[in-house]
Amino acid sequence: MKPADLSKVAITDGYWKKRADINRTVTLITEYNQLKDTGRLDTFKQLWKEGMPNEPHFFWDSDVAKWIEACAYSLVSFPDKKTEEMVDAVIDDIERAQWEDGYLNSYYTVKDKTARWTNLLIMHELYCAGHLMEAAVAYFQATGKDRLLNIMCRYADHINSVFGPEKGKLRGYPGHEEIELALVKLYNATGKEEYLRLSEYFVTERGRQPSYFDAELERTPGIKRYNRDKGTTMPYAYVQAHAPVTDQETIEGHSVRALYFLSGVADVAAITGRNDLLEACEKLYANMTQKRMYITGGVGDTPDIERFSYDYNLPNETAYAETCAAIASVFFCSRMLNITGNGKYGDTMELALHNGIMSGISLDGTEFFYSNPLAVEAKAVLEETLEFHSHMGYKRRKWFGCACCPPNIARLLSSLGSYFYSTDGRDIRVNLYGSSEFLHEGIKLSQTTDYPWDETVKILFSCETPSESMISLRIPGWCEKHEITINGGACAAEYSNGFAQIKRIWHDGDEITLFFHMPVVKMQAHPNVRHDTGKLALMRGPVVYCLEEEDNGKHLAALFIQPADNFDVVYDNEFLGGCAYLSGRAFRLSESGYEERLYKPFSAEYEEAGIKAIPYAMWSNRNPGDMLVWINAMTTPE
Ligand code: FUB
Ligand code: ZN
Repeated sequence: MKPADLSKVAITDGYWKKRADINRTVTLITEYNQLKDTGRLDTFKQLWKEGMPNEPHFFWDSDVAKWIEACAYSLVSFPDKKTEEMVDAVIDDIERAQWEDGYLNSYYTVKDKTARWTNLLIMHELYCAGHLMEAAVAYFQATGKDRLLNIMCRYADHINSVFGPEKGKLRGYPGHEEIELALVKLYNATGKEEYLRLSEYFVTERGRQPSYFDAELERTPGIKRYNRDKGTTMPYAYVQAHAPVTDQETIEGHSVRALYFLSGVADVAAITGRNDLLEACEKLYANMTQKRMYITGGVGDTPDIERFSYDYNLPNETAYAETCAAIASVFFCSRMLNITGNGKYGDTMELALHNGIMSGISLDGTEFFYSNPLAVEAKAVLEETLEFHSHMGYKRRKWFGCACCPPNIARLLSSLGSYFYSTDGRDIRVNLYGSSEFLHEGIKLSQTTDYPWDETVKILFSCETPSESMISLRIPGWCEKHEITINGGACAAEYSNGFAQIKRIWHDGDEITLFFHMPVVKMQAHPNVRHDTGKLALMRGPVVYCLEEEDNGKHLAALFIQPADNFDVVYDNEFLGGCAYLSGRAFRLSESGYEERLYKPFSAEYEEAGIKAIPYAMWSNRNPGDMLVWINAMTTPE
């Protein structure tokens, strides 16, 4: 199926409307100011000289590109002259920074004109190109203006003349994937077959032997590699180049890279019909979701090179779970959902959206998490580590030295509508729930719901003439019991791949009512996840809950919950932007009997305590402090 055309979807109310509105009215301008103040925008003006402040970084272009893309999606539904003028002014500078032969990279232009294309493993030229291509396509589709699109086609033509399997070209591929999926977008926008072929080349060349990265190091000894002291490079699995994707058994390496890559692989598979590539995507998705993903949908468990490490290694306090990686998972899963029609991809997408992504941005839209741990002891975090990557942060930051996440979340939030629905001819699939309207071939679907807080979703069907089509509704994997009625009566749905499919002649005013039973569920991790053994996490629907110091005091690890205990679900429109929190009881290990000792003979004694759990995505929006997702379970073995 095809993703919904963004111009045909409006997010009309509820949770997502609040978040998307703040993104449009606050985040976009906040990020513009950061891009300006940190020198990112000015780098394209090529005025920077050695010794000046704001020394350019080799992937700054991507931050600017993602912001342009975010503005473009926003302009689709909310035309705004001022935003367009700001973007056009940036495009003026980008245009001036393009070389005669089409090459375009502000870092190499101002830092070293002689070194381009010499260090693909590290230097991100193809990654930045990919982001600029995505921005160009989005801006063209939003405004009809093709200047950036033409700039990027010239650049793509240049790249196509430099890379490829043909004699005389470099047989290289990027050290950070992204261009694969971007070239497919450029192909879709322009119809130029060579962009699709180049993408397929990048996808299938990766990981072949002899390694291009070895050859590049031999050709230019001394180029920057991560492990410079030893003169060696990172293992190529870091960049998914240890084997061709079709031979990879597990999802490896840097998590954002891996998931951007798989998004591109899925795109190429979908268009070319290559089953080997699709099977690789399915296999690596299975490994990720069954063995390497946090309950929040976050991925990339290890701060050291921001990577997937090994099966069942999911530490909570040191979780990296970069916001960008959860976003990349949405990119990948939405593609797989459209290609295969399997609702499990929708489940993973929804999980990441409601948890590991939205934790990445403050409720007021001005501050961001880069990494998203599942447990925090605020005192253990050194202030100085907060300044840059803040991989153990407990306070969101206004910006980062490495600022990939803020504009990434902005572009996702301003394009959210396109993930809600998919189409195939007259058939429509509802992938995500949230108040919204979707126009398609003379049909209008209007969703009204307070999901994820409320269990009911109503979908009103409007059309001028009765219309036969299939409406498919995703029945989330977390949902054990649901009901569907049409106009208040029984509904004959067929179930397939996680969707309830209703095929009939629809009349104006027909209304589907979905009721998803949403009890509070105590989740348990696979016993091999040593970090979570003996613990439970609270979930309700797609929302993961956590405890915060603000509500529950310090030393959250001393709390135990009885799995059989019930929790009250309390919806509070004033609390944390309006959400449902959970209220119940726990048992706190008593501190008595220790006197002045750190240790004493074992005798677990507890004191009952009331606790309040809030949606994980909303933590650290009040007084930042300790936080915990996996809570001790008070069980007695049978
Ligand atoms: O390297 C470019 C981006 O910066 C990556 O995708 C993020 O993980 C961050 O390292
Ligand atoms: Zn990021």
